[in-house]
Formats: sequence, C-alpha cells, structure tokens
Amino acid sequence: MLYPRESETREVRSLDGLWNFVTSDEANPTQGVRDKWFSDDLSKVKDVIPMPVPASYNDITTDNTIRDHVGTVWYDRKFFVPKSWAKDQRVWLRFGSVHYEAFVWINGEMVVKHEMGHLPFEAEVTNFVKYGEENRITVMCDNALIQTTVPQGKISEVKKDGGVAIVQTYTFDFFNYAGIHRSVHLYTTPKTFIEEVEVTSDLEDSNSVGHVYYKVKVGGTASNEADSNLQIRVKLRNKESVTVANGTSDGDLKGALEVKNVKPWWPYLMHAEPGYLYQIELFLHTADNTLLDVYRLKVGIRTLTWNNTSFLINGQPVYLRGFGKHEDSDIRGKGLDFALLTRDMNLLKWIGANAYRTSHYPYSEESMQFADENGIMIIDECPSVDTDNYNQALLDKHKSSMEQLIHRDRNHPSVIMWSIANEPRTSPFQADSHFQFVANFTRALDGTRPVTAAIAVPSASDKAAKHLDIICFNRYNGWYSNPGKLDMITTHVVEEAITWNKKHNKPVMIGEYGADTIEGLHLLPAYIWSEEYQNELFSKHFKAFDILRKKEWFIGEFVWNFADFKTAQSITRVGGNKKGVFTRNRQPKATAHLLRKRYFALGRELDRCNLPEDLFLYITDATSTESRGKRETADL
Ligand code: GCB
Repeated sequence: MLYPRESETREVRSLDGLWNFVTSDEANPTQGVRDKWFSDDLSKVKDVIPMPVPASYNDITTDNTIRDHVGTVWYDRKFFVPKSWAKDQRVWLRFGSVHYEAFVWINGEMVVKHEMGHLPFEAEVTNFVKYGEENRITVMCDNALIQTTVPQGKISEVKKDGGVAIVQTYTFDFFNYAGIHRSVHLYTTPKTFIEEVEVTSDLEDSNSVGHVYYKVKVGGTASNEADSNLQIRVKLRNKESVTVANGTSDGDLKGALEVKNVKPWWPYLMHAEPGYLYQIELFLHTADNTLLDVYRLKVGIRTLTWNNTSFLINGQPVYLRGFGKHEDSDIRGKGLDFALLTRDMNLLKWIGANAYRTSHYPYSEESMQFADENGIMIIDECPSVDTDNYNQALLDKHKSSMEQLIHRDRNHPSVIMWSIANEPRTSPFQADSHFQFVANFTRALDGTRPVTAAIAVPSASDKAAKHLDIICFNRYNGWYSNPGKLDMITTHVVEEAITWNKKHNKPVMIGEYGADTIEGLHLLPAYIWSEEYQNELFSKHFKAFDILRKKEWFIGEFVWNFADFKTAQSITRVGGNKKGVFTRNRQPKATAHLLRKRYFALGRELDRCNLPEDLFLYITDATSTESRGKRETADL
C-alpha cells in the first residue's frame, strides 16, 4: 500500500483535526450498529465531546470511564469534497491506523472495515462522496482484544459495586491505547493508477555501481488490458535532483536502473553521509504516450547479507546498538506527533544509537521515512506480543499482520530485519509449527531481509528460534532475575548468548535488558530503582557485550527502553514502566550519559566515527604535557 503523496496526477487532503466522539455502553457494544448511529450526526444520539485526530482517546479527558473504556467508541466529522474531484478520477479514504478494529461509513454507507492496529487501510470512496457538498464520515472503533486478535487479550465480567464490569486484561506490558492513532487522508488517483511499487537494490564493484529494481502493479480501468499496453517510464534523481538513471519498464511493468558512482545508503555513524536517498519517479503511460499517473518515492541503495556468523550492510559487518521503543507520550498516547518523532530522532542521534526495534507493533509511516533519512536501522516488528494459545485463526491473523507490514514497509532502506513476534510463549509444541509457518511466510514475501523474533523463553525449552535467521533474546539479569545483584549479570549474559549460538549456529543479539529507574532517585551504594543502579546494571551488561563482541556472531545490543511509558495499572508499575533511559518527557536520566559514551565509543572503534565535542566534559588538565612533566619530575 502506497503512502499518499501529491503529484501532477494526485491530490491529498487531510481530515485530521477535532472530531466528535461518544462511547458506547460497555454492556451493549453493538447498539450503535443496530440503531444505525452512522445514519445521522452522532450528536443526534448522544452528547458528543471533541476528540483530536490523530490521538489515543484515553488520556484526553479527565474521565476514567473514557480512559478505561472497553469496546466500541464512535467518531464523526463533516468535510467537503471539491467539485473538481468529480472529474474522471478516483477518490480514496486512507487511515494511517486505528486501534484495534475500525468500521467506517460515509454519508451513512459502510465503506471499509479493518482489523489490526498500527497498520494502514484504505477504500475507494469515489461513489460514496458528494462532490461540492458537505459529507459526513463516521468511524466506530473497537479496542477489545480476545484470544484471536493480534495482540491477544481476554475480556471478562467482574462483579463491581452496584453491578458487573466488563474487564479487559492482557499480558503485554504497555497500555492498550485506542482510537484514530494516525492521520486520515482523502486523496485522488487517476482512473488507471499506480497501485503498488516494489523497489529493491544491490551494489557491485566495491559499492561503486548500484542497481535499483522496480516492479509496479497498476490498478483500475486499464489494468485488465494487455499489460503491454501500459508502460512505466522511470527517472532516478539524486539529492541535488539531478537525473542519474532512467529507463522504461518491460511488459510486466518491471525494470532495472544502473547508477554509476553510486552513493550507497549507510547507517548513522558508519559513514560521513548516512541515510543517502535517491528519488524514484514513476510515470505510468499508455502505449500511445498518454501520461496516466505519476508517483515518487525515496529509495536507498544498499545490500544486506547474513550468514551463520555475521550480518553485513554493503559488505561491512554491522554491530547494532540501540533501543526497544514505544509509540507513547503524555496526553496523546499513541497518537502520531511530529514534535515527538523529531525529538526522538534528535535524541537517538545525540546518544549515538544506530538502530531500534519497533517494539511491539509497527510504528508510523512518517517515523520510517525519518529513519530512512537519518540512517537509523529498524527491526520492524508486527503486533504479535506474548503470542499464546495457538490456533488456526490466530495463525491467519498473525500472517496477515506480517503481510500488511511488509506491503507497507518493504521499500524502506532503514528496515533491515522483520521481527515476527515479541516474547511469544514458545515452549508448547504448537509454537513450533506456528512459527515455522509465520517465518516461512515472511521469507516468501520478502527474501531480502532476515527474520528474527525477540524470545524470552530459555533456549532449552524454546521451539521457535530454529525457524529464525537471527536470534534475539530478551533477558533481565539483575532485575527480574536476581534483583539487586549486580554481580550476577555479566557471566549470565555471556553464558546465555553462547548457549543460543551453540544451539542454532546463528548470529545472536540481545533484544532487551534494563532496570526500572525513578528519575531523581539517588542511592549509594546502588539500590534497585535508583539512577545509580541503572548505571551499574548497564555497565555490567557492557562488560558482557564486550566479551561477546570478540565472538563474531554477537551482532547487537538493545536497551529496554528508550523512554518511560504507560502500562496497565499494576502493583509493579509506578505510573508506568520506568525502564527508560529518557523520561516520558524525553529528558535524560543519568544512564543516558553513560550509554552515550558507550555508543559513541563503539562507533569510534568499529566505524571510525568522530566523537561529539561534549562527550567528555573537562575535568582536570592532568593529562596535559605540562602536568605530566611535573608529575614525572616529582616522581624522580
Ligand atoms: C519484556 C517485554 C516488554 C516489557 C519488559 C519489562 O520482556 O518484552 O514489553 O515492558 O519486559 O519491562 O518488563
């Protein structure tokens, strides 16, 4: 599915802003459908409140019944469609994501349904909208998670004061924020249009010549005609907008472009010009030369290769140093926020990270574009968290989540691996075939990237890792195991990594380690929950990673978590999960400064990057020639 972009042949309009909002009765979640709330303004059936889009609805009001609402909520708003859009084209409605399930009506008619948070969906609405007139869009969003949703949850009825409550529970450790989380767009395409684009690349001659391979799928009226009646003409432009290659597709709308003196896409700190992007311009023509559609997208030219001992980008071994993150912030929850995206990217670069995992679901398309531009490598994860109680319906949905994710993200150079799950319960024998299916399905859709999953089950009982290309394990030594014991970390980490490698003979990385830390809590000697403890726990892990780095197959370290984040209410979480290196407000805890020194030191050692001037603050001039001289004299 293509990101909505303007061009000579396409227009895009945003439907973001303040919508009207109501909740349903939790005990009667389908009432609105039965009573046809979509057939008129929501304000006719209930008192509406304003609700921003994009945002989670949970933390916008002061009402805990909205924050904790289980089941369906409704949104609506009015919008105009220009008269000019009525002419010989198609109109599409696209949602960046709605969590978890969405039903959408326009002017009272159902136009699309979609299940699965964090992923886009769209529908053609050409025949549903009124041109040059006011229209109404109504969305019903259902946040209920059950055993066959991805992720899974449970709904039960529990006695409460004066009645029965509908209670949603889930095992994953982040708040089940819901609502219209990402932007809503209306856009146009011509009647015959570029529907899908797939771009891959490779490099040869010591990275001096690049190839871009493109494949286009056309949708619409003429798409059924013989393919040879249509062709794609392609231009590739560099950053200065100079055309560096061009070509015309074959009858299957495929082709290849060669780029001499290519600038490959390199990760941040691995090259002086990281994240180099070209722009590919695709012009859809009929055989008689009529221009039908134009679509542009950014491409990075790079290779990924992996074997039993290493992971290479453009032929260079990569050591990943980064974070597990969350889309999470105060008030807006999981709502798309450009200020937050930009701040996070600035912090990632400040701290010298070169990668992150989109734990535990796909992040916004805009954040992926940002990662492309900045050379940040992404382990792209689907929304399967704590996968359990395996069954066919769950497998189908799990596969669908990977399919939707790959279709959305396959053209991003930043995406270097697919993660098919976080901490699945992989001891039961059913996990074996489930993960075999999902891993093979993923490879069949994209063979250009390795498949991983973040596994927490010990290697002796795990049944999924054998189906992966790269093993990623999550482990909380000094926290969930042996809390408070800083001398029980280094050896455990080293031994576990070796065990995983010995069992599967594949590259290994650590996907999560960390400690909850209350900003401003200082305790000496280090004591759990203090900033000192987080610092020392990290340092013990660094020692383990350095021992492991000497073995070629250890390819990366990921801290849990980039920033503090909200969770369900629990007696083990004080206002949420506090394992952030940054606070929820994106300010550094003490450990951020320690981690920054390590990540840059690794960048210097492995990739010869420059160190930021403020990395080490001036302390004394004890190392200057003059004072060294004085010391030597004194020693005599
Ligand atoms: C994990 C999970 C992550 C949790 C983390 C924790 O293993 O993957 O979602 O937030 O542990 O802090 O408990």
